[in-house]
Amino acid sequence: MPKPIASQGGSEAGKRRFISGVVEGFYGRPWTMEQRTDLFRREQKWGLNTYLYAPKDDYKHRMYWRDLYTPQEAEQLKALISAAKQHDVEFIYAISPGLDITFSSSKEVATLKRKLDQVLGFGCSSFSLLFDDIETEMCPADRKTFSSFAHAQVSVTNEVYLHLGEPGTFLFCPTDYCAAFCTPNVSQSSYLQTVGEKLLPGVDVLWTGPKVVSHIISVASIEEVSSVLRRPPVIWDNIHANDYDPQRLFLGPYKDRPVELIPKLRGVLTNPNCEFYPNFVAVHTLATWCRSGTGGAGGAGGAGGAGGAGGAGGARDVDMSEEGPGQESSFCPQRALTLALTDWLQEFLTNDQAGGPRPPSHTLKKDSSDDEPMQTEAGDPVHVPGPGENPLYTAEPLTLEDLVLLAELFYLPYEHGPRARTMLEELDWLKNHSQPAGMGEDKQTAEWNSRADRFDNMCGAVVQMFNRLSNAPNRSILYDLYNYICDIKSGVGLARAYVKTLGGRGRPSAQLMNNDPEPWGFRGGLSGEFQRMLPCHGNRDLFRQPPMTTVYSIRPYCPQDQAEVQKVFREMQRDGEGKIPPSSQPELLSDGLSAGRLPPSPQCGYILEDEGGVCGYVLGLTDAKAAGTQSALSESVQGDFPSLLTMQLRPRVSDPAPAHRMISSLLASLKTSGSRGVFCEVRHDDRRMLDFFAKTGSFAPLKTAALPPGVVAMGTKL
Ligand code: GDL
Repeated sequence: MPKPIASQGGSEAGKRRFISGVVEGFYGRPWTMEQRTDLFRREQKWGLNTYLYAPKDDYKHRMYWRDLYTPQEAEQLKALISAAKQHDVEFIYAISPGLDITFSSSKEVATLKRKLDQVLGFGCSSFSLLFDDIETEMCPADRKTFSSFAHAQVSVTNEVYLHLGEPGTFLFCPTDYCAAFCTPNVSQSSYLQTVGEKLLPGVDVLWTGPKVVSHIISVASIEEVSSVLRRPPVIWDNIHANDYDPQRLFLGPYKDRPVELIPKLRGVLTNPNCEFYPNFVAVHTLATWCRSGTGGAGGAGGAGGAGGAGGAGGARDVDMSEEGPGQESSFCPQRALTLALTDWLQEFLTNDQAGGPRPPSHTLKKDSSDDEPMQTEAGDPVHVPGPGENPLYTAEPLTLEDLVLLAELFYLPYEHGPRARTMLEELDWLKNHSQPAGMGEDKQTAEWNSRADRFDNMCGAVVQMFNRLSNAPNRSILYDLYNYICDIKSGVGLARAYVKTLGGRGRPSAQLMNNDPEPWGFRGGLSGEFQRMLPCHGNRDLFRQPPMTTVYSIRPYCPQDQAEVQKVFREMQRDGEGKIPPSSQPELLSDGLSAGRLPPSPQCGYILEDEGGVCGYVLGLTDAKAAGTQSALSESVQGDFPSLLTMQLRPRVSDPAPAHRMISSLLASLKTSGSRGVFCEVRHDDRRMLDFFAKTGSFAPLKTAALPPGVVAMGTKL
């Protein structure tokens, strides 16, 4: 058995350095040994001192925690541990036995010790036991032995800690690792109280803050948990973690954790994006944050070694509040981001591939004879275009501006970057202020057109950034980013086409309204379909502030709703913007539905309710003709749009989102019942409904001669 570590805990606690660095603690593909070694190099350069090895989906870390490492795996781990030492990074080996360990079994505990002894033999001297993301129910055997789950975990942890000789660093991750998991709350959690009381003082506790992914971590919240735990926690920060959503990546700065936290914490480890290379910003800005502690004892950077030489700069670099004189803020996320991106740009411009791209043609030396082809360093002749031939493609170099834009588009879990916000706000404005379809080429106001141009330019900048990134010499970074930048390019492309269509400059059939779009015209796959069907879809737009507070519910229509539907209908006829008396308004085919003369087809009615009761409805007929309505549509148009719908909303419904969801539900029902298309009629003076249907992006005006005057028909294929 390897020699246990000499005791470093207890009395030496006062001298322990602030733990700062990275936890590889996400689900999915673990990083490679080369990437981890690269991380140690960076950590050392930027003044971070710790790496916690905890890759969730590594077989022997969690699922097969009992299995020992093979000789080959052992060699790799030994090399990794020694690489960490070389870079003055503390390597903490974590194991997650919680999926199936029987805490009360001495055989199980012996198996755990045997595994950790093996790693001790690889030269590792810091350890961690993780009990996050596991079932909280104890098995019958454990229930017999332990009075609670916390007692079971603490007992095994203390035993292993002592067995390993009280390592100087030993971390415990509780099952209730954030405030949101604590019942009834942090200070009254019996689970945390037991951990605080019973866990040996040399063991430190990991904590993710108020939530799993915490928006803000306040000093008060840390004081509260520290008092229950009887020790300051080590933050396991999921601010940049993206393993829960394949469409998200976080390139924003470390943020919303005041530096005043530093003296109150034992350390901070960030669990960042699954993709290794895009974590440059996450780790660099954390390093800047750690160095910008309040100075003196609290400052986290001092013990970290190199203190950022050549990296993010010294503490001076971060002491530049943008809040003006008199404001004492020693960390500015925006400034930290710029520092990180400036360094990252250099890495993008470094060719990381053997035999990578040729240097740009103008940097190649020309041979003395004009007739002889130039040689690259690899010795291949370079193609030189002749007169009248295509000129060589010259890649534009990536700029800092491009990286700033990239980071702003993929910012933080609770916040879009400034540029992303502006684009969303502008698109929202353009959507809400566009004149309805069918008003001719120059239908928009001058302001609308100028803002549409501005939006178009912003979209253009995204495409340009994509092109320059694709040409960057460092292919490893590009490949890690590729899916994300491709996704945003397509998303922006759709928005751009939509604005062109609203402005009457794009063909309405282009991309969005095409009846047979390419797969990139309906993005999101099955998961996207599910999301669109759920009532909460769209509720969490990060750019809308303050968030909508009215709670709406959509439910299927039932015959008892008829009286209330009629009431809304009459009310809207009276209060319609046109203020025309109902008697002189043109009769619509769908009025029969609203007035209760015609029942909607089965499953083809939805009711919208808010706190005040029914506030809207949508009703449909799968086959309008068969239901007995005398359609004014020509036979051929009717063939394409056999279904009919009608919708009304009380004026208090100012948010179009619930109405969109109600329409989507009805369209889905009509489609399920085999319909090919649906139309609706709207009175010319009903601007609200005209606007609404125009902005759905799917309804377009139907050209049909036989409509009564003052009535517009709009349709969509299903
Ligand atoms: C978690 C997991 C972590 C995961 C993260 C983000 C902890 C302690 N555990 O709950 O492995 O990467 O969420 O999805 O954070």
